Amino acid sequence: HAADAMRTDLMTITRHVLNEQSRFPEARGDLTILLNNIVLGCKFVCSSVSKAGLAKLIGLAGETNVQGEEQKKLDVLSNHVFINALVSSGRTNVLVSEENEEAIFVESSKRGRYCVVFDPLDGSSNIDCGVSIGTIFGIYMLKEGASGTVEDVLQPGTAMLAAGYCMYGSSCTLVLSTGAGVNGFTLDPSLGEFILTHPNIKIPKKGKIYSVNEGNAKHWDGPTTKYVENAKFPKDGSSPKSLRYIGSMVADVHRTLLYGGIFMYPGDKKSPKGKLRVLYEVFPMSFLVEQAGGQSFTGKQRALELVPAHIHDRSPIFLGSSDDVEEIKALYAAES
Ligand code: AHM
Ligand code: MG
Repeated sequence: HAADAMRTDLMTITRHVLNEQSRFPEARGDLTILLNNIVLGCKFVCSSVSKAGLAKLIGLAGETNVQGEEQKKLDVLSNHVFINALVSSGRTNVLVSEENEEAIFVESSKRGRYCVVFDPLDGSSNIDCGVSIGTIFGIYMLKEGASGTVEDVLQPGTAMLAAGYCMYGSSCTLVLSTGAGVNGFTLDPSLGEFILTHPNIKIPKKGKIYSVNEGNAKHWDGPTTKYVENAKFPKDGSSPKSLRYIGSMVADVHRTLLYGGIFMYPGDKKSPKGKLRVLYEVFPMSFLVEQAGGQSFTGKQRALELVPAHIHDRSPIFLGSSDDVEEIKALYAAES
């Protein structure tokens, strides 16, 4: 009976990744093991985030624990959890975290073939008020013969093998691509498992939403200004677009993937490179958006073709529905 099959045949994220990996017999389950450790990190952060408000109310945050240490801030705690999960997987080599100035080189006894770039808890301005925040990650594989240096992660986004994010919102949602489309999984708290709830996500070709910090409009360049002007006062007789901006990249991109539209963090006169980081914000999100059938643009080029010179480099970013990104590309082309 079909309805019974639905209820009993749960597609967990592990099972899904194992299935996908059958495309690459040489992967030997290493990527599955690595992703399982990332998933563990996400579950831990999810549980900490959901307890954070409560801990504050009952006076836990800021108190010292039995060892006399101060309770760690959520972003610092998340970073430690992810680093430990990644290192202990035995599958990683070079790690880059938004929270660490320098790249981390895994000790030789625990080294593997994968490099992981990540932002353990993005959306810092939303942490203390309980608004959605998230973890973003991208995975590279060491090239044949590479020894594991910072050069191994200073690679274009096109070289990424997999990317994803986990959103800690009204539910905990993990969106992943290993290069064959995009799938979304929702944490079932009673099982402690991520279950496939959004198979084969495709971003709508054109959207009705634009998402940008308009408080920066004073400093914007011509194309960004024109794009937003068009969104509000369309000249072709179409309806104006809606504005949605959460200020958490994970939540803003998640909505863009599901509902369509454009998310932008442009460069401006004050910050020519914008705010968002190439390796662990721009690349993973651009990878997912392209895998879902959308586009991602820096104002000059396809975002995934950037080659970062430093691990914390920034870039302007426009990503989302194909038609909407096409429009901003045309505005930049007309300007140059
Ligand atoms: P963070 O690393 O301090 O959390 O900053 C990254 C966040 C993104 O999640 C979000 O897209 C952007 O900053 C919002 O920036 P702004 O507050 O300037 O609009
Ligand atoms: Mg960040």
